[in-house]
Amino acid sequence: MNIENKKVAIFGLGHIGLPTAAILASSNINVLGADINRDTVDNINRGSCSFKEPGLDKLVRQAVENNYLKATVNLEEAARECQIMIVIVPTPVDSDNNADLSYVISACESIKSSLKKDDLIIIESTVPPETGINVVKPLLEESGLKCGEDFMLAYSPERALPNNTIYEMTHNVRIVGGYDKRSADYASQLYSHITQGDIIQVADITSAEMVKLMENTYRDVNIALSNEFALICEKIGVNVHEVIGAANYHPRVNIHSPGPGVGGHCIPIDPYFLVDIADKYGIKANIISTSRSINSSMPRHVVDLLEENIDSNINKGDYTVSILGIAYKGNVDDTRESPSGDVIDLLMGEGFNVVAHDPLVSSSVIESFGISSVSLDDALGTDCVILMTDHDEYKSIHPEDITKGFIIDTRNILDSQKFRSEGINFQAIGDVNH
Ligand code: SAJ
Repeated sequence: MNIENKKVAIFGLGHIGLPTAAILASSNINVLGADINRDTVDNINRGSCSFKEPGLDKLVRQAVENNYLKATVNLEEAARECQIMIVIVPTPVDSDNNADLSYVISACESIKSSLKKDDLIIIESTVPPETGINVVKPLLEESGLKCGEDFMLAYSPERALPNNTIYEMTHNVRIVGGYDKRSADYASQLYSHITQGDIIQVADITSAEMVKLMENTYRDVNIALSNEFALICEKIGVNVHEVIGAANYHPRVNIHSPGPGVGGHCIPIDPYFLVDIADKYGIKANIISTSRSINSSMPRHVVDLLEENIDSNINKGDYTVSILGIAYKGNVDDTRESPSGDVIDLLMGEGFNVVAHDPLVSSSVIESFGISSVSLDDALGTDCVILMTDHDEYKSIHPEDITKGFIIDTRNILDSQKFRSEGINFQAIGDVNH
């Protein structure tokens, strides 16, 4: 079965869906992108993107100009016109940290309405294990068609680092799990048009779902371990960054970097899917849930570092704190689950006056956090500067820029000795100045 003369529908045109659509279209495969967001669809049909990702603008513009990529808000139309459907919609967690599968289910309902013999459906969205078998398969079979016999079903986790998505998507190894061998082989053939990397087939859909969750949970747990090391180092007066650097010379040690918390739409969310499934089978996922608690407590620790270094009798309403960086990590414009939001809420809850700067996030998005967006100069002139995001622009901050003499570097991108030797009160996670 050759892919070339098939049309591919991509459900969800976000940070992963749109690059996937553009990369496939740039290999001369007809792609119809489907998204519920009218602005996203209109932007794409004009040949542009709604978010920053190096190289993506050009890829989308060329694909649209060459008529290999179109976008629509009509999900049923996409399902009707295409033979291969890839679902890459968000799977957030609800207030109880349970997976919200409503977007996946909605996309599959649209696919079900026009499901045809020999269609291939691939889920890429990060989902709890057993979602493919227990939710997607029975839903699609409501069409009357049988999974395996009539249509094919596979799962392939997306793995692409934001800000390097195009390269990673076209080079990373791809994992594929199929309902049956035909599904896995057909999906593997599709991904050979996306990545130059190896395509690894695992036993089944559930195995592939588990791979993704283990990758991101591994990261969350290791970030939590580095944060716990930082809390210990603060008490014993050791610079955690120096000792992590030294420990990582060991050939089999890879300690991650402590920080102000864990943001993004994946790492802080995916571990809960494993906690849930473990709970369903009576297993307490202690390491995974404890790691989540540690990482979620780091914004409070940042505010503690501030309060431990000011006179507790000050009038907090007259004390201005600036937040450098609203994005969840350096050199991206994405603010989803950003620890900066948690620190802002905590500071405002304590009565401080809070302002913020971010070179990549618009003033209107910054103001949506309930604070003023200010220039970098103004931000550096406040009573306390808290560096929350490791944007490259902040690496060139000098001691003389900190006019009121107090900065907290939560990302270890400034030289603590240089600032302290200039008389600056320089505090950092894992490196405090008693
Ligand atoms: N962070 C730390 N310390 C570290 C590494 C990260 O505090 O040592 C923080 C970051 O500042 C950020 C958060 O953790 O706030 C997440 O950053 P990240 O770079 O770990 O994760 P993402 O969400 O940008 O990308 C991850 C990647 N997964 C892994 O690295 C295992 C990416 O490959 C995935 O495609 C992506 O999640 C996803 O979409 O699942």
